Amino acid sequence: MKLTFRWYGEKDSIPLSYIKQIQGMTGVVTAVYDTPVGEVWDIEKLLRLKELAAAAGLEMEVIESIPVHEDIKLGLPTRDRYIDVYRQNILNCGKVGVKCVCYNFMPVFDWFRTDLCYKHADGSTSLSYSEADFAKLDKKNLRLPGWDESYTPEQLNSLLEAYKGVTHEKLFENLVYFLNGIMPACDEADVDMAIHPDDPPWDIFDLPRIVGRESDYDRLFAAVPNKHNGITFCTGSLGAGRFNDLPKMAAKYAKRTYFAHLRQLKFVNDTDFYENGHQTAEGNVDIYAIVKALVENGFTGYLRPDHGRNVWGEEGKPGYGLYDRAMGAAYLAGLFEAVEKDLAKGK
Ligand code: DNO
Repeated sequence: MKLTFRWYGEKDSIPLSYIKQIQGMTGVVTAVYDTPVGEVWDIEKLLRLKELAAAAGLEMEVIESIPVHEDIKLGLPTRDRYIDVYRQNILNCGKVGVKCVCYNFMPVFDWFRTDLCYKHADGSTSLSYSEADFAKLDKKNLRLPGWDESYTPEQLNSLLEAYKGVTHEKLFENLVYFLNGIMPACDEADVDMAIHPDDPPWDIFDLPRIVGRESDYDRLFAAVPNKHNGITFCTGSLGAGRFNDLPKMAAKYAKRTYFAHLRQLKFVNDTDFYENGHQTAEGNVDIYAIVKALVENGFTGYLRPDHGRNVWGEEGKPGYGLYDRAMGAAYLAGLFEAVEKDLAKGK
């Protein structure tokens, strides 16, 4: 396991030197953020990120994410051009030492929560999801918490319109087409692809979502068996689906898990939850059992603490403050040490 930390590049308010001070941290997970989706990343920009990280004593072996152009997800004739670009990005990443690329195949939206500043009794805050708040959203004029406003309302509506008729089956075919298109570049560059699950793992705004439960992974690996086709095991996303048995899935897919996002969430009723500090006792995700399942079944990938709370008065980017993610990293490193040592002793 290699412990890493998400770093939003030179605009991140958290300095690389602080990240390095978290003991056990080997590298950063980052991306080129200023190139529009569907264009080739300038290799100089990748090199600059790598050099900045290296100057702080950190590696840059994971990219999160290279976004997938909507034309690819929609299966439009223009997709081949965008798949070429994606291939080139993988090759460039390989050239600068990247080993793993995280991406998602969620139509239009990435992760989704209804509140970015849910107040806990102890004064800390975190992201949360409420079905009632979701129902109140104006679906004709969407403004989502935390969603970068990269689309005008008109663009958003026409994109939502374009997805009408894209069924789950069609979206899955488009994913397989995409993966088959990029696998040769992954073979050449020796880069692992790690698909991030849908968050939450169910359809939203009538858009199909296809990566959120055990059967989805089974069919994904059956369709594209190449070993570079792997997953990001995100416990917060998968855990939002009460139908998922996370320790079982972690055991089953440990060897295909190239990247693990470990985080906690706590249900307040059947559907609503808030995110919490990483420890097992603080929520419904059995982080200990997941770590044990990963380690005992051959996980050797990258790991990062995922969404934390804002604590100690920090006003960090929601989910991505320094302090609680650092506490999460220390907790996870401790769990891994204990489980790995038990395994070595044959316990
Ligand atoms: C949320 C993140 C996701 C993730 C993308 C990967 O905090 O885990 O935004 O980066 O889904 O493409």
